[in-house]
Amino acid sequence: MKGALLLNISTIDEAVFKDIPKITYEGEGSTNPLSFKYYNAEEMIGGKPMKDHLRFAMSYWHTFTFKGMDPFGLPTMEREWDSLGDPMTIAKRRVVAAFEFMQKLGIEYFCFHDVDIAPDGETLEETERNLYEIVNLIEEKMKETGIKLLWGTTNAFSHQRFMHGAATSCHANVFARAAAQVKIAMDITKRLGGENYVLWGGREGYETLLNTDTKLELDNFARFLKMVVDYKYEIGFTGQLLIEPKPKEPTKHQYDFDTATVLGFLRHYGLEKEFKLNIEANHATLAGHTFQHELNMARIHNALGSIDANQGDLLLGWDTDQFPTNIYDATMAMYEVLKQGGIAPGGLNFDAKVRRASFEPEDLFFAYIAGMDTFAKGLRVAHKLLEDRVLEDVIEKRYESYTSGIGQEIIDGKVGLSDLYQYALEHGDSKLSSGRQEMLESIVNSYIFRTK
Ligand code: XUL
Ligand code: CO
Repeated sequence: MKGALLLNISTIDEAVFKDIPKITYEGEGSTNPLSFKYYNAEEMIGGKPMKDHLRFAMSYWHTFTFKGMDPFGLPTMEREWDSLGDPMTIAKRRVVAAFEFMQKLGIEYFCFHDVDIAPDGETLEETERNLYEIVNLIEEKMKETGIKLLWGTTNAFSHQRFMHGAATSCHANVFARAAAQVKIAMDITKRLGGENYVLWGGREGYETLLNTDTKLELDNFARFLKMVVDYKYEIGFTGQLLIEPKPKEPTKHQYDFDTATVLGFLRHYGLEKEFKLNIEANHATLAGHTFQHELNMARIHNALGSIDANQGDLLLGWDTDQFPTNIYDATMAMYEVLKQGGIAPGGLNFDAKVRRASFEPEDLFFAYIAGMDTFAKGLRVAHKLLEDRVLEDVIEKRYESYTSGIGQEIIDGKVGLSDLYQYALEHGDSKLSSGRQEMLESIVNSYIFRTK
């Protein structure tokens, strides 16, 4: 069957998803699985088209290079390009497939690691040559379609050389190799007009403290990030630098554990003005937080840069990278985005993969439609919640005691422990008010149910 597919392709540019039409908005009532029920790109929500609120991006790795293997099983994915033999031909055919895919779904951005788009060479020079050959093709396709690069990154975790880490490796030559990869990936990201550059430290952490100098590793990690910042200014890259927190997997303990840890790290090393965060839903839950918690922590510290939209399975302790279909989570995520006044220059990258048994090419379309519709509906509900000040009024009232009297004095820094001791002696306990959690949950539910 794979041979037949190969023979069917007359030129590398021929359509890949021939049987799939352009996906359009058909509204809530539609039963067509190849249509959007909630995502209507140009529809205005709060004075802005939906697509500009959501800034959806396709992840190159999960969509075009993931073959469906797991620790117990072989590849399952039926992907025409994988039958083409020569790695550079496969890479080129993937570019054609990726741009056709994004166009059919109306996705305006994509994200990639260097290794996703071109095969590794025997040497760094060969790898770089391969990359630029594919980058030329990607650049052409970007011009032709108007599709843009949300972010680029390097993969400094898969290759054996990164077994001890990249910037936190015990081997200085591995540090250097990772730096070289970041340099190339930043050059490419700049050349393609990327709006952000992401650093995810998959192996920046440790397995055991018996052999680890955590102080040196953390200092080196900061030295590495400082070099990234310097290089950004050296080449005039105007995009946003992003760090993507994740607590574990593949490393047992990763230094970029969660938002709070990364913010503390950045401040300790004086890097806080240069980096924002790329928050991923499944990484949040692995850290023992909700997705909204991580978004909220990043937002209130003015550090919410971009989002990797996916979801995990709370019954599993690893990163399952599923397509996000949980409307409650998507609603509260979009609530945080709207509270921040938008996610640009970041976006919503579907760092998500189809399940191993969803192996047919059309499953990729069903998966993206599910994710896009969930976030579109989430946006609609969050906008309504904010418009009606459902949570705002409750929160304002809840903290009312800080707007006058002793509360105002605490806020203004006018009182100390002795003043408050005196105050407590005179006033004793006051009447408390209910948190109304269940009432609020019920109201949010009713907004989800009734928002069109
Ligand atoms: C891994 C992960 C990465 C980053 C980019 O869990 O999320 O794909 O998004 O390296
Ligand atoms: Co991610």
